[in-house]
Amino acid sequence: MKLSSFVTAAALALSDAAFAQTSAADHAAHHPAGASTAAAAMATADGEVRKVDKEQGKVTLKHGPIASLDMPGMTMVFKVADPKMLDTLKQGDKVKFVAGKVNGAITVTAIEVAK
Ligand SMILES: [Cu+2]
Repeated sequence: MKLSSFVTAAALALSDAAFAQTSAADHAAHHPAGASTAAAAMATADGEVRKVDKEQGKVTLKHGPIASLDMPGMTMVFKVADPKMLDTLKQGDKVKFVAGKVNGAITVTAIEVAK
């Protein structure tokens, strides 16, 4: 009896995870323009470029809340996964981006200028 209730709980947890995945994908489907693979897998955040530092591979963003990182809106410096991502950015650009922890550092893994 004990084991079967454990299995049921595990199955419920799994279906919750599947549901969360589905709603994230549905949300991304509402924003098909330029939604990258990374953006589809994680929630995007809105931001504004304050500073681009290509040498250091960093960007300063004034950003809105980032639910996946449990972070309120603020202005902060992010590492970028690939310095090439900074080529299309300039100060004052409104952007949509995805950030996550990569080797312990909060890193922008996808970014695009918002239209
Ligand atoms: Cu922040």
